[in-house]
Amino acid sequence: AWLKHQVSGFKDKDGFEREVVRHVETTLARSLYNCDESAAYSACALAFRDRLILEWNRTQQRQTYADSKRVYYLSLEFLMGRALDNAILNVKQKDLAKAGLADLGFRIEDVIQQEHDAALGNGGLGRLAACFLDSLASLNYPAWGYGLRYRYGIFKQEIIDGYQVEVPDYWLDFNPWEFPRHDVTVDIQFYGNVVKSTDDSGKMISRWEGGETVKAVAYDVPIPGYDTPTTNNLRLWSSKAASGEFDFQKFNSGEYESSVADQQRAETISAVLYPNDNLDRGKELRLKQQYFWVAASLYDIVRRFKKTRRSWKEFPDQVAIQLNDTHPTLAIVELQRILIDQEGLEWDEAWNIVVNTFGYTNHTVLPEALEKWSVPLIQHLLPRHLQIIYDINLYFLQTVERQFPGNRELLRDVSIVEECQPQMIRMAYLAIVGSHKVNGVAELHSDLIKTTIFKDFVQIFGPDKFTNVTNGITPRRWLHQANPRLSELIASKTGGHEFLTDLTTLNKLELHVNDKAFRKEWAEIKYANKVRLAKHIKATTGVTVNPSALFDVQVKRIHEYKRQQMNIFGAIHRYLTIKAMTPEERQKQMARVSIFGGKAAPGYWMAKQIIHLINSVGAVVNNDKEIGDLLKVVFLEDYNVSKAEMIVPASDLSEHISTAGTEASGTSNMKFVLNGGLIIGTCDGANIEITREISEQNIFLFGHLAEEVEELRQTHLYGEHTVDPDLAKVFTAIEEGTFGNPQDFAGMISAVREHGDYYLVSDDFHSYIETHALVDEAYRNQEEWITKCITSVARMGFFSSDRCINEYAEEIWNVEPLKVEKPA
Ligand code: 26M
Repeated sequence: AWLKHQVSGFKDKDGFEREVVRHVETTLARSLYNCDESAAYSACALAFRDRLILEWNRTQQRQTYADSKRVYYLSLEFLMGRALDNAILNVKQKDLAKAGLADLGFRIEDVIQQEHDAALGNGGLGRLAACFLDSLASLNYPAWGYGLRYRYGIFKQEIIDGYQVEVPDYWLDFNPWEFPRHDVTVDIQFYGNVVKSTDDSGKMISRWEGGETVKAVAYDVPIPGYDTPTTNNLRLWSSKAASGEFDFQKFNSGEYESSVADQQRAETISAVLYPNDNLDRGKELRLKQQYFWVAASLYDIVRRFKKTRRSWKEFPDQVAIQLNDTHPTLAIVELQRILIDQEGLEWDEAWNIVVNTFGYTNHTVLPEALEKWSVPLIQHLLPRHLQIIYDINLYFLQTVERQFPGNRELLRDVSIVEECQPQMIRMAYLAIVGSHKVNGVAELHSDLIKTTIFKDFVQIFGPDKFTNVTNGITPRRWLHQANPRLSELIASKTGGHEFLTDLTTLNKLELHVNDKAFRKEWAEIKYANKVRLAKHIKATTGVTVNPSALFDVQVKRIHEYKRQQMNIFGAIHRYLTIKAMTPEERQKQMARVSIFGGKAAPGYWMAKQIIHLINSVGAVVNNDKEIGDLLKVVFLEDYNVSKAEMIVPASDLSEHISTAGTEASGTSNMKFVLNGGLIIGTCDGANIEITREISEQNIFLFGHLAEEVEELRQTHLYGEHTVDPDLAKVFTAIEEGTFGNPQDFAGMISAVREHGDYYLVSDDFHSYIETHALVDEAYRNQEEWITKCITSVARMGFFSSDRCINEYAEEIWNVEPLKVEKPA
C-alpha cells in the first residue's frame, strides 16, 4: 500500500519565509540586513531543496522496493538551465514564493535570475536529454540519467568588436542542486595490457591489467516531476586521482610535483565539455571522457542489478539503457567485457543480454559528426575493448556472410572496422549491431538514415530494428515557466492546467479562436513579452527596437547547415531594397527586427565569420537614419537556456531554415510555435510534422526538398552554376565595403560562388526572399496573424516530450510508470 503523499512544498507563506530566514542566518551565516539578491536566491533554493530531498529519497526507496525495470539515459550532455523556478512550479508554489519573497523585500523574478545556468551541453541533443528527464519524472517512470560533471560547461560567449570571444564557464561555485556522494566511487582503468590464461576447464580467459587508475565520484542531482512526488536522479561523475588528494607516498619521498601532476591529470577528464556541436575531432581526452563515464555508469547499474540476486538472463528485464547518440557506444563493449571476463558468461549468452539491453538514438546524418576512433588510439587506451570490438565485428560479419554469401563489397561497407590507414572504428555501426532498436528523431530523419547512411543494416537486420521517435519538448519549462501569462490564459480557456500533463488538450483553444477578449489578451501578452526582450536588447547591445515591429528570430548554434548566412544575406537584401525606395514606398514597408543568437564552436572559422558579418551589418543598419525603425539587426550575446526562456515567448517569426535533409529534427521550432510564434522554414526535420499538425496555412515553407539536394550539389560542381541575381547584389554590397572590410567576409561569399555552395544558399535564396515578402503581407493583417498563432498553438499537442517518452517506453524500453498517488 502506498502512503498518501504530502505535497512536497510548504504549508503556508509564513512557513516558507521562516525557512528562507533560517537559511540566511544559519546556513549562509549572514544577517537579514545585508541579505542581497544573491543570498536571497541561495536561501530560497535551499528552502525548496530541503523539501525536494525528502521526495527524492522516498522515490528512490519506492523504486527499489518495487523492483521494476528501470531506464538509464546515458548522455554526455544535459543542458538543464536553471533549477529553482522549475522546482517551485512543480510543487505549484510560485504564488506563495512570490508573496514570501516580497515580504522579505525581493522580486521573485530577480531572485530566480541570480541562478547560474547548468550548461552541460552544446545545443539540441543536450537540451533534449534535459526535457526527457523532466518527462520521465513527470510520468513517474523509474529512470536515471548518467552524465559527466564538467567543471566547465559550454563557454560563455562575449561579443567584442563584433567578434565572438570565449570565456570559461565556471559554474560550481555555489550549486545547491548537486549532492556529492563520496561513498559512491568507482575505480576506472586505462592503458595497460591484456593477459591471457586458461582456467581449469581449459577455457581461455582474458584479463585486463590496467596501467592507470582514476577514481569516479558520483554527484547526484534531484529531478522533480510536475504535480507528482516522483523525484528521479541524475548522476554525474567527477574524476579525481585514485590515490585521493595526492599521493602521500610520492609526497613523502620528495616527488611532490609529480604527485600533484597525477592529480591534475586525473581531474582533467571531467574538466571541460567539448564545445563542438555536430563535429567529431577524435581527441584522446574525449575518448577518455567517454570510457570514464560509461564504465562508472555501467559499474553502478550492474551493482544495483546484482543486489536483486537475479540471474544474468533477467538483466534486460530489469535494465534498459538508451544511448544518446554514439557518444556512449563503448557501454556496449564494456557490458560484454563485464559479462564474459568478470562474470564468466559464454559469448553468445552475454551478447544476447547486451543487445536486448541497449537502444541507440541517432541525432545526425552529417558525415563530419559521425564518430570514428582510430584503432591505435583504442589499442593504447583500452586494449581489451579493442579485442572485444574485433570479436563483435567478426561474429557480425560471419552472419552477414551467411546471409549474403560472397558479397565482399557489402562486408567492407558494413564492417565496424573501416579499412584505412590507420584503421578506424565506426561507432554508429557498433551501436547498431549492439542494440535491439535504432531510432531517428523525426520522420524525415528516420527515413533518411534507413535509406542512406544505414541502408545496408536495414537489409541485414530487417526494417523492424529501425524506428522513429519524433522529438518533443517539455511544456512545463517551455510554456508554463517561460511564458506564465500565456499559460494562465490558456488555462482559463481550456478548463485548468491539464494541458501541462496532456498537451493534446490544447486543441480546446480552437473553440475560442474568434473570442474577442481572448484574442486581445493573447496579443497583449505577446506584446509584453516583446517589450521585455526589447529592454534586454537595449541593456545588452544599446540598440533601441520598436516592440511593434515584427520580431524575426534565429537562435541556435551557428552552423553552415543551419544557414544563418542565408538569413543575414536576406537582411542585407532587405536593407538594400529599403535604401532604393522612395519615401512613399518606405511608408508602406513593414518594420522588422532581425534577431540572431548562438555560439560558434571555437575552432569553426566560418561560423565565427558569420557572427562577425551579422554584427557588422547591425552596426551599419542600426545607425542608418534613412532606415529608422524599418530594420534593425541584433546579435544577442551568450544564447543559452535561460535566455531562450525570454526570447522564445517574444518572437513573432522564427527561422528554421536548414538545407533540406540536414537538420535531424530541431526542437526550438516546437518551442516557438508553442509560444504563439509562426515559423519560416524548409521542409526539414520536425518542420514537416509541425506543418502536418498545424496545416500548411499556418507556416511559411520555402526552398528545395531533401530529395533534390544531391542533384543540385552535383550541378554546382560539374554543371552551369550562376549565383541568384538578388544574392549577387548582396555580395556586391559586401564587396564594396558597405559593412566594413570585405576581406573579413570573403570566405562566406566564396563558399557559395567558388566552392560549390554545398548548403544551397543560392538555390534557395529567391524562394526565401519571396516567402519573407509573404510574411510581411501576413503580418500586415494582424487579425489573421493572431488567428494563425492561436490555431497553431491549439494543434501543437503532439510535440510534448511526454508523448515522446511514452513512445520510447512502449516501443524500445518496455517499461511502465510506477504509479504513485497524487498529492491531495
Ligand atoms: C561529437 C564528437 C566530439 C565532440 C562533440 C560531438 C558532438 C556533440 C554534440 C556531436 C553532436 C552533438 O550534438 C548533435 C546535436 O545536437 N544534434 C541535434 O539533436 C537534436 C535532438 O535530437 C536535433 O533536434 C537536432 O536537429 C540535431 O542537430
